Amino acid sequence: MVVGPSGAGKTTLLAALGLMEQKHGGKTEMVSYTSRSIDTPGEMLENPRYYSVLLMNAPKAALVLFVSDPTGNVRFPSRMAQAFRAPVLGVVTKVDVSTPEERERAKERLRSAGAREVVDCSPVTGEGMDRLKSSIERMSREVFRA
Ligand SMILES: Nc1nc2c(ncn2[C@@H]2O[C@H](COP(=O)(O)OP(=O)(O)OP(=O)(O)O)[C@@H](O)[C@H]2O)c(=O)[nH]1
Ligand SMILES: [Mg+2]
Repeated sequence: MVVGPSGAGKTTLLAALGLMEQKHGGKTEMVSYTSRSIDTPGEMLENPRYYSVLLMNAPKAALVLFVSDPTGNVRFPSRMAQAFRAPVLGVVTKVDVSTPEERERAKERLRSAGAREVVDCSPVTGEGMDRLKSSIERMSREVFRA
């Protein structure tokens, strides 16, 4: 399951991981399920009245990705990860178009949201995608062993 602000790159990331088809230029309008992923619209993080909808859709998720855009300033609520049963992996996207300082700030936002690990990548250039995949595999395995 992916959670993060509008335009952070959640759908792009799921598409690059082969977990979802990306409709061209489309923003995500509602929670969308495939057999292997749950995509959510950015508004559900940006507007607290939707937090309950995120949590309602989370129980089936083996892993939650908090996706942060280093070129933006949207914060996740402090310790939000604790509200999820599944482990939370923080992902900083858009490494191809951001500065190291911006990425460091994005990582800090993810850590204060309670992400257990934080990785950075760009689904557009492919940078960091192998590292992301191994973190996803390792953290989802932990869930099934538990
Ligand atoms: N350069 C660059 N662009 C990216 C990257 N990831 C996503 N984008 C672009 O950012 C825009 C928004 O990406 P989406 O995947 O639709 O964002 P989203 O988080 O699903 O947004 P909502 O569905 O509105 O919540 C698109 O134009 C993507 O092509 C990246 O790593 N690098
Ligand atoms: Mg989307």
